[in-house]
Amino acid sequence: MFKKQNINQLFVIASILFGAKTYVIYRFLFNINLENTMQEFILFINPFVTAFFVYALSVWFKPKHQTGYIKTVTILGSVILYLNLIFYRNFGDFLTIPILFQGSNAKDLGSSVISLLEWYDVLLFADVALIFYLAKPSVNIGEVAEKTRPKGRKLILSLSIVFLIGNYVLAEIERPQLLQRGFDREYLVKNIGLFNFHLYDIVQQSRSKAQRVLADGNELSEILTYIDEEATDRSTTDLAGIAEGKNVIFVWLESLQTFVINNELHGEEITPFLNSLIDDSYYFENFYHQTEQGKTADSEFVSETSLYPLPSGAVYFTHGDNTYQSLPQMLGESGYSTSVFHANNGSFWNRNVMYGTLGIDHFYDINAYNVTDDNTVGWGLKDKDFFEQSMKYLTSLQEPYYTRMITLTNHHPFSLDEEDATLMPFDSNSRTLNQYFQTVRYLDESLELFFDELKAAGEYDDAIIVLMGDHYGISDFHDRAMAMYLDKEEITPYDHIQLQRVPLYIHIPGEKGEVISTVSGQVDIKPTLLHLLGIEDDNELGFGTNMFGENRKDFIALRDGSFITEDVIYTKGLFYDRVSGELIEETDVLLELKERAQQELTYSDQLIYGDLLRFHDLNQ
Ligand code: GP9
Ligand code: MN
Repeated sequence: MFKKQNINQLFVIASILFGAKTYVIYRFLFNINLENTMQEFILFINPFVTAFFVYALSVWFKPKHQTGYIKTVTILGSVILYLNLIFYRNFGDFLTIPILFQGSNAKDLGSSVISLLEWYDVLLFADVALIFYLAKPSVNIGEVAEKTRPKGRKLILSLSIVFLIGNYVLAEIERPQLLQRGFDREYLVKNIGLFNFHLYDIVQQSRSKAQRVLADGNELSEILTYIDEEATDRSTTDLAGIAEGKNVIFVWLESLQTFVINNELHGEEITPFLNSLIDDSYYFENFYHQTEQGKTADSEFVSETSLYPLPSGAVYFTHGDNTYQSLPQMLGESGYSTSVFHANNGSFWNRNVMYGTLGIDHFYDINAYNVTDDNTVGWGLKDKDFFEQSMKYLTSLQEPYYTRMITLTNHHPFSLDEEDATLMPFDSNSRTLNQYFQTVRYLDESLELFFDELKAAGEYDDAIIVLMGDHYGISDFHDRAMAMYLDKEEITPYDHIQLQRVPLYIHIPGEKGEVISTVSGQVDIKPTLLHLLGIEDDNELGFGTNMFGENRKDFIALRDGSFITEDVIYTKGLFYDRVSGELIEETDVLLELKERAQQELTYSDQLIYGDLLRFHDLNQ
C-alpha cells in the first residue's frame, strides 16, 4: 500500500491520527466550555501540536527503535486519555497526581467503572490498531531505510518546539498568567492540553511535596510563639457570643471595593442598598483585602484560616491537601453544618478538593443550578438568579448552618445585559471602570433581593449575615480613569493601598451596629466570627485578631509586604500618614514594624510550604 519510506511518514501519520482523536475527545466527550473563537482555535491546534512534538522525538532514536517508540507513546497516550475520560464521566474533572495517589475520588470510582464505559469507546483505540498495522515491516511504512539526517532531525525538533511555543503564547494571550495562577483544570486543559496539564501538575506537586518532606516541625514552635505573643487577643468584649447558635450567611461580594460605597455617579448613589445597610450593621470602613494571585480563592483562604495567601499561585491549588485549622471545621465541631454556594465549575480554583480539606460539608456548584443562555452573563449565572435558585437549598440546610455564597456578576470585564443596567456607565478612557459601576449596582440590587427572600423564607431573623468584598475589581491599569472618577490628579502609591479596601458588613438582625474605623483585614475574619458566635477556643491560631478586641495586633500586612496601622501606611519603600496621605519620615519604630510584617508573611509561608500544622495538635 505504501512505498518503502523512512520513518518520517509514520510519525507524521501518527501525529495526525492521535491529534485528531484527542481533539474529538476534547470537543465531544469532555464538556469543555468554549467562550470564543480563539478558545476554539487553541483547543483545535493544541492536540496536533502536542502530538507532533512527542512523535517527532522518534527521529532521534536509532532506526530499529523508532517504530517501538511510536507504538509505545501511542498506547501510553491513549491509555492516559481514556483514564481521564472515565474519570471525567463520573466527576466532571481531570485526573491529578493527588487524586491518583491518595484521593478518595479514585476509590469511589472502583465500583462504578463498568457503568462509565460506552460501546463506542472501542473506536478511541482505532488509531492504535492502525499505527500498529502501519508499523509492521510487511506494510513497509514502518521499516526504516535510513536514519533521518542530523539537519533534518534538528529541523523537525525546532519546528515542533516553535509550534509548542506558539500554542503557549496564544494561551497566554487568551488567559494571562495561566501557569503561575493555575485557575482551573479546565482552563489549563483547554489552553495547553491534557498532557501538558499532567506535566504541569507533576511539577507543581513534586515541588510542594519536596518542601513538605524536608520540613520537620522544628520551625513550628518559633512560629507558634510569635502567634501567641503578637497575633492573639483573648480579651473579651460586650459582643462575645452575641450571635451564639445563629446561622451564618457569609456573602462574597465579587470585586467590590469600598470606594463605591456612599459614593455617587451622575448624581446617583451607586449602591443604595449597601449604603442603607450601614445603618443597622457593623460596617468596617477600613477593612483591607489581603489577596494575591489566587484572587477569590485567596480571599476564601485568608478569611477561613487566618493565614496569608502565597506570594505566587493559589494555595487552593498548590497546597490543597495540607492540614489547616479552618473556620468551617471549627464550626463543624461545634455542631454547625457547613456549605458553599457558587455557580461555577467545582474544579475552578480547585475548590472541589480544597473544600474537603477545609471541612466544608457540601458544595453547591454549577450543577446545582439551572443555567441557561437567558440567565447568564459574563462569567455565568447572574447574581439575582443565583440567589433566587439558592433559596430552596438554603432553607433546607441543617441548622445551625454556616454557609458562604459567592457572587459572580461583578467580575471583570463587568459585562451586563442592557435590561439589567439601571445606572448609566461612567465616561472615561477605561471601558472596564465605566462598566464597573453598572455591575456594582446590579450586585447591590441582587443583595436587596436576597435580603427580601431571606425575610420571606423566615431565614433572616435567625441568621447573622456577613458581606465582604473579596478583592479589588479595578487594577492599576485603569489608574487614569480612576483618578478622573475620584477627582484626583493621579493615583499615588498611597491611594493604591487605600483602594485595596473592600466593604465588610456584619449584620445581626435586631442589633443596631456601628461604623467602625479601626484598621482590619481578611486575616481577622476567623477570630472575629468565632468571638461573635461565642466559640471561645484557646487553640484558635492564625495571624488575625478579633476586630472588636482591645489588644489587637497593630498592623495589617498585605501580601506584597505593604502594611497599614492606625497611623501609618507603608508601601513601596515609603511611609505615609494613614489619614492625610502625606509622606512621613521613617523611624526605627516604623522600620521594625516593616520587619515584623515581613516576618509574619514568611512565617505564614513556612506553615504552608512545610505543611507544619500537621505536627501540631489543633485540639489542645
Ligand atoms: C470563580 C470566581 C471568580 O469561580 O470566584 O474568581 P476570581 O477571578 O475573582 O478569582
Ligand atoms: Mn473574585
